[in-house]
Amino acid sequence: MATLRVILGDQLSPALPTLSQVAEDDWILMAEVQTEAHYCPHHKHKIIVIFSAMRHFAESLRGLGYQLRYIRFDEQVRSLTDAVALALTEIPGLQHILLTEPGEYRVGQEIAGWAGRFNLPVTSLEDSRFLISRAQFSGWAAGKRQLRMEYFYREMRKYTGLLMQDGQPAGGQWNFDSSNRKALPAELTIPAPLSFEPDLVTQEVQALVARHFPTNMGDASQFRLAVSGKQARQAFLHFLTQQLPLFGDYQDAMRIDQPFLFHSVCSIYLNCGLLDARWMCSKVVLAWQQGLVPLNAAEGFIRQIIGWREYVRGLYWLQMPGYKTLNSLNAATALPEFYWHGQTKMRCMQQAIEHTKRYAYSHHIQRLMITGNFALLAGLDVQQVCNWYLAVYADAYEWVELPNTLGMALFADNGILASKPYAASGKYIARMSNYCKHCHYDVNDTTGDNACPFNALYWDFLARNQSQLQTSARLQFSYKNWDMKTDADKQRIRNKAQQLLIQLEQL
Ligand code: FAD
Ligand code: DLZ
Ligand code: SF4
Repeated sequence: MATLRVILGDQLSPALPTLSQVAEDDWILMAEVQTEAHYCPHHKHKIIVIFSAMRHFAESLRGLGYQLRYIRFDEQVRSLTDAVALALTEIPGLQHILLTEPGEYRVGQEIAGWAGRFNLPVTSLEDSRFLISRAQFSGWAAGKRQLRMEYFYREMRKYTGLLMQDGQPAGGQWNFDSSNRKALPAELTIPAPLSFEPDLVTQEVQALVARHFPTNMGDASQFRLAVSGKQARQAFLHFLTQQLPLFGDYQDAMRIDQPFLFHSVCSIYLNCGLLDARWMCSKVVLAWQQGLVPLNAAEGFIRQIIGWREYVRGLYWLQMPGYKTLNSLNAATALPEFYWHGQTKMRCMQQAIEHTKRYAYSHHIQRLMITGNFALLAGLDVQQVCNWYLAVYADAYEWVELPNTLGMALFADNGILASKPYAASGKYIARMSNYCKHCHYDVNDTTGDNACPFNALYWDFLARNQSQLQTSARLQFSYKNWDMKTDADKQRIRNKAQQLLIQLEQL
C-alpha cells in the first residue's frame, strides 16, 4: 500500500519510526506551513533553526534515495492538513498516511481529523525517541496521590540502568543536588558553547524569516545555531569536554553577561530531533567511567534528560487538555511590555530577557528564578506568561514549555508538578548571582524608594495566597517569618507591593 509518510518539524531524527521500512512507492512529506509558524510569535531564531534543520534533514533523506515532497514557506500552504491535501493531489496512488505521534496536543487534534477528511487510513506510531511511552508514564502515575519527579527519576534509573551498579545508584546516592549549588568563583573562566557560521541553506532561511517575520523577537542575522545532526553532535561533544565537568557544581549559578555558563544549550537540538537522548546519556556515562567528569555532574545532567524531560512530557499528555486552563492562584495581571523589549532597571530581569532576545535561549535558573519567579510574585496572567515562554525560546514546544511554566514556575496547577511554589525574594538572587551588585535597586531594602521589587512582591505573594499555601510544609518557615512581622510592617510591605504592581511598566 503506497504510503504518505509525514515528518513534522520537530521529528528530524534518522531513527524516527516514520522512517522504518519505507517502500519504493512511498513518499515522504515535510512542510513549512503558515499555521505552525504563526500560532505564536516565535523568536526568529526558533523559526530559522526549525526550517533550516528541516531543509538539511530533507536533503539527507533525498541523499538516501527517498522520494520526498518538501513544501517551502513561500508556497504559502496554510496548515499541515492543507500540506497533506496538496501532496495527495500531486502524487497519485497514495492509500495510507503514516506518521510518528506529534509532540503537541494541538497538532494531535488536527491530525485526528485526517482519516475523515482524506478518507484514508492514518497510522500514528509511538515516538520511540523518548525513553518511555505515554502509556508507561500513565501506568507509573496510576493510583499515585502525588506525582513527584524524584520518585519517577529513580524508576527511570532502574529502568534504563544508567549510572546503576549492582542494582544500586552509583556512588550510593540517587541525587547529588546538595553539592550542586556552589557559588561561582569570580576568577573562573567560562568556556563558550560551539557556534556555527550559517551555510547557504541557513542564509536563505535567515532572509526568509527576516522578510516574513520582521516584528518577531530577535535578529535573524545573529543566528549561529547548529542545523544538522552532525553539527548538533559536535556541539554536544564540545559541551561534554568543556562544560560538563563543572555542570553539577554551578547548575544554579548566574553571572552578569554570561548567558550559558556550564549548561549544554542542547534542548534546542534534542527537542527537534537533531540529538538523541540515549546517545547523549551513553556519552555522559562513558565520560564518567573514563574519569573525565565527576559523578555529581554526570548524575545532574542525566537527571535532567531521563528525569525532568521525560517527566514533564508524561505529565503533559496525562493532564491535557485541562492542564492548559489551570490558574489556581487566579493570576491575572497583564504581562509587562519589558518581557518583550528587556528595558527594565531590574538588572536580573534585564539580563535574562536580553539573553533571550539575543540567543532565543536562557538557562534554567534564569527561566525559573528570574523571569518565572517575577511572574509568580507579581501574579502575571498565566496564559500570557505561557505564550511568552512558548514564543521566545528556540527549544519551546508546548509539551515541555507548559508543565515547566504553568506548573513549575507559576504553580498554577496547585502542586500537580511541584511540591511548593518556587517563590524567592531578592536575597536568593543576590546569593546565586552578581546581578544585584550591578543593579539600580537595593537588594537589602524592602519598602524604600529604591528597594528591590522582588522583596515586597515576595511577601505580598505569600500574604495574598496565605489561605491556599500556608498548609504546605515546605512554606512553614516563610510563613513563620511573615507572621513574626508587626502589623505595621506587614502593611508597609503590602502597600509597597501594591505601588509596584501599579507601576509595573516603569520598573
Ligand atoms: P541543561 O541545563 O544543559 O540541561 C540538559 C538538558 O536537560 C536540557 O537540554 C533539557 O533537554 C533537559 N532539561 C533540563 N531541565 C528540564 C526541564 N525542567 N524540563 C524538561 N527538560 C529539561 N525546556 C525546554 O526544552 N523547552 C521549553 O520550552 C522550556 N520552557 C521552560 C520554561 C520555564 C518557565 C522553565 C522554568 C523551564 C523551561 N524549560 C524548557 C526547562 C529548562 O529550562 C530547559 O530545558 C533548559 O534551560 C535548556 O537549556 P540547556 O539545554 O542548556 O539545559
Ligand atoms: C515550531 C514549528 C514551526 C515554527 N514551523 C513548523 C512547520 O512549518 N512545519 C512543521 O512541521 N512543524 C513546525 N514547527 C513544529 C510544530 O509546531 C510542532 O511542534 C510539531 O508539529 C509537533 O507537534
Ligand atoms: Fe534583581 Fe533585585 Fe537584585 Fe536588582 S536588586 S538584580 S531587581 S534581585
